[in-house]
Amino acid sequence: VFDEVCETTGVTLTRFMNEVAILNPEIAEITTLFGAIDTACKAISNLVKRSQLPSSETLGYQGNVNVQGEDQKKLDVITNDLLKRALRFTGRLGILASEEEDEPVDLIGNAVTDSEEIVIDEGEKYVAVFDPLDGSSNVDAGIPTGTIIGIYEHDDCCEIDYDCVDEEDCTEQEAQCLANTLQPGTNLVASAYCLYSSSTFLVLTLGNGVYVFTLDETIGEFVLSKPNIKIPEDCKIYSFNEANLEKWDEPMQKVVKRWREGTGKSGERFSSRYIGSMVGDVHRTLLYGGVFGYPADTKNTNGKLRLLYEGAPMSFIMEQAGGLSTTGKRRVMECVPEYVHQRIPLVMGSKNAVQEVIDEYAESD
Ligand code: AHM
Ligand code: MG
Repeated sequence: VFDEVCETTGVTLTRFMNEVAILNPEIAEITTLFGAIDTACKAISNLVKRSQLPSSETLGYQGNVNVQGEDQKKLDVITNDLLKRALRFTGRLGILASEEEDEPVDLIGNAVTDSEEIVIDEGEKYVAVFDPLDGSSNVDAGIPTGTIIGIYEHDDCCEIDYDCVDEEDCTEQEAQCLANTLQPGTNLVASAYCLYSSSTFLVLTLGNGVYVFTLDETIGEFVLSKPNIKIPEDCKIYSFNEANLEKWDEPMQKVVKRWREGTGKSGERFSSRYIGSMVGDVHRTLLYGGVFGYPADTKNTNGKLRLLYEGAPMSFIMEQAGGLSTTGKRRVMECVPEYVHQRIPLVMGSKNAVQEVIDEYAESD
């Protein structure tokens, strides 16, 4: 972990990354990936903005259903390809897993459990996991959406867990590649999200604090607007799909009811804010303080959000900003995914309020 980064607001993301690379040569290669992320997020921002024009080729549905049974929008597919292509040409990425890919793939597009010929060249030392356009069902109504990205190191010694594949059908290399996409959040070396809203924001961590960049459209660059942000420790906003409350676990229901009434730890009567777009809801939570979550309910027993490319990268950012992220019973960052699209119950945000949830779960045990 490095300790020197540029804190001067107004510097571009490119310059910020150049300085990180000079001061911390051991992580210089990651900064190359951020060059690709920078470009891809600007391109996605433009696509989202133009997507509702009658002439737009990105309107509507692709006609495919992804492996999770969701209708893919044209925008889901296009933004997935865009990110893949951007990352491919960095020469630093070996495999990736995406909400919009049934299985992890190498950069030529071979599914890792489906090919004897996975190509991972020398120097391709990173693994990327991403949700290219989270909240895409909101796009038609002009509601914010976002891109979420996590970066792991490719580890040749990554322990192979044959539980997640069929040993008979799988070469060692295939299993190895799959195992590399199933690392816990604690192994993340970088995380970022991009929020497409009234402004386009790119928020990132390299494990040393959280940095907010805002896209300055007049020069086409992300510029550092908020260095090293910290989430307020106390809060009075919660952000859940409250229509599910009656179906949540008992401890979760209890705490949220207290917050409504002003009888929780802080004594504050909470307000409710929920966009239904994780990136937007988490961004507000980071800046204003609050608690965002998608708890387990009787219908969705593991909640709705995916551990690998939604839960873990956003938890890394939340913790780096001084917040907490829990399933209620465990730290989200320590959960090891068993399969790529695994879901996880999730509550994250201001320290004292999230701790109240953790304590309530502990008491109910
Ligand atoms: P998606 O990945 O299919 O877009 O779904 C994830 C989104 C999150 O952005 C948001 O927090 C959640 O789904 C909202 O779900 P709900 O509509 O059930 O409240
Ligand atoms: Mg998503």
